[in-house]
Amino acid sequence: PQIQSSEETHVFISKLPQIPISNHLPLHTYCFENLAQYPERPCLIVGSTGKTYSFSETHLLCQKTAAGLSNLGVKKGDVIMVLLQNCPEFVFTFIGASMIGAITTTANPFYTSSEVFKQLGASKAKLIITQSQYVDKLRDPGQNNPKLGEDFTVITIDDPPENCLHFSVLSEANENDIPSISIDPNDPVALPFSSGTTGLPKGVILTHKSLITSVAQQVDGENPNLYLKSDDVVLCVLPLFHIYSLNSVLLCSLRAGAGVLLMQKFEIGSFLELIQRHRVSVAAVVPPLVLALAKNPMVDKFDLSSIRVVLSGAAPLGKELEAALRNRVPQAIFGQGYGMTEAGPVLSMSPAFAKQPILTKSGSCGNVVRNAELKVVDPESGTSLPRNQPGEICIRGPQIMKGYLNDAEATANTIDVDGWLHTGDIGYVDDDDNVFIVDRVKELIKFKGFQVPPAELEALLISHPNIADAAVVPQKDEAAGEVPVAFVVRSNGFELTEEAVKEFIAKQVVFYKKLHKVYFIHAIPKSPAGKILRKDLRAKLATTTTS
Ligand code: 4UV
Repeated sequence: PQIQSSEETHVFISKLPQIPISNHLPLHTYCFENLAQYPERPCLIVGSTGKTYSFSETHLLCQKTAAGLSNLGVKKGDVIMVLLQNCPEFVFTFIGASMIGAITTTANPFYTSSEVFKQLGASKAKLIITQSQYVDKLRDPGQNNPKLGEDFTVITIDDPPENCLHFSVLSEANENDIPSISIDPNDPVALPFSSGTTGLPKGVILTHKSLITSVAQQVDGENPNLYLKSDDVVLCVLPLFHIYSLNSVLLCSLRAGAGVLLMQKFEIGSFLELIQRHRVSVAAVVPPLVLALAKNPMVDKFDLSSIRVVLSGAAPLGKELEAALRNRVPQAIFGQGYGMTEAGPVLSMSPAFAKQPILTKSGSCGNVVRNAELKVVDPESGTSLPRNQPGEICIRGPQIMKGYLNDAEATANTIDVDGWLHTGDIGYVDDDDNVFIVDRVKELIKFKGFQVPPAELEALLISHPNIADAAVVPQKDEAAGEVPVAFVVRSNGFELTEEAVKEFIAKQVVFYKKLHKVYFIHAIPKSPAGKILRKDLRAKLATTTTS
């Protein structure tokens, strides 16, 4: 890339003033810093039972869990895995781990056994917190896999199966047993997995400083970008194992003193009923939930007048859908957030959510967050581009990840020597500082906001004896946004049906990574360097009609 003087670099910052950020603190201290102002206010509300934990109860249970983890031998720098749907124990564990300087890696409880073991192996977690129904997956007979009870401990939040412990060993520990440790702002606290711009899922090291900075960029200051109040009830239906919900729902609410309504899964009837019953005021959603809110006929039967903010993120949202939603919940302010796990995660957020709101254009992902810099570069030359010109979005600031776990090469390919994180997203900034995302140059496929890394599916495909080569690309889909489809080259002379290929993959992956279509071709188009020409395959798809 050509060298530029700083005058020539087009850098965008927030319209809102920069703020002081307490990112010298440990994350748990920061989140509960204002606890004394609202000890009795509801902090966690369990949707299915109505059970409520106040802020002081939540804080105490986090401390007990910290002590319990320590009693079990978890030390500063150790990694634990949370394999849970949304529940209070998720929160106690994540914050409790932070209190003893441990690191939480979050995984999807719907993962197959091999998906869990990949993350377990890479993160070297020695303890897993889960539900009894998922324990069978952890008893995998795979040869080189770590063994339950020998190499790692399993704790369940319900009746523990054989060789597992009950969560009460944590939640009933004596909070005075928390060891005194010192936490450096650059110590890791969270280890979500993401495939980033290329390759397999990798551990994303988020430090106390990164997460505090990101939360502060959203909810701190005189005029917070995302104004949350202590009488808000924030909907937590998106999974906490994904950084969007963990950061923008849970951590932001803890910091701001807002209540969090925990829902285990999305089901339209109970979803609407809970919004009505608990008078949900802030709803963090993804485009498929916007679709449900905008189009499902059941919506009319419920009182959704309590909703004042709807935040959509994690995948592109069409303008028609946005308009339909605005008609359905007319009193609510609607806007988007744009995040990426590696970016800490929030890059931009609608200023319409600010305490002093600034309306944004339809389709926009808001302005870059405060105390951060955003630039748009020409993907070929690396030159920074002025307003209204699309290019690769790059972000810089104390909120971005420290790097990928044990992968210096992938880190260096993502964060350049000047500290800019390259997102692999194509977008532009307009005359009003609004960020618009128009395309993605990275491999990543997003099914309802969930990551589907093509490299993972390609590795599985070529492990099949009758497959010589394969490539996986996204195909547009009305309900899911995108679905993964495969181009497959059969090994010479072998019979192989589309069904057989789909089935082969389906049994090895979580539901959203399943192949929706398989196209047999003679060769995968590749560059001279051997890289799959995904663009060509995507173009091929655009001209193929599918049902
Ligand atoms: O790594 P990831 O799975 O991360 C996310 C995070 C989304 C967040 C987080 C906090 C928020 O407050 C919020 O509103 C959203 O999704 O996937 C990162 C990629 O997802 C696409 C884009 O390609 C990212 O690089 N993506 C995320 N948000 C948007 C989006 C969006 N609003 N519009 C279009 N694409």
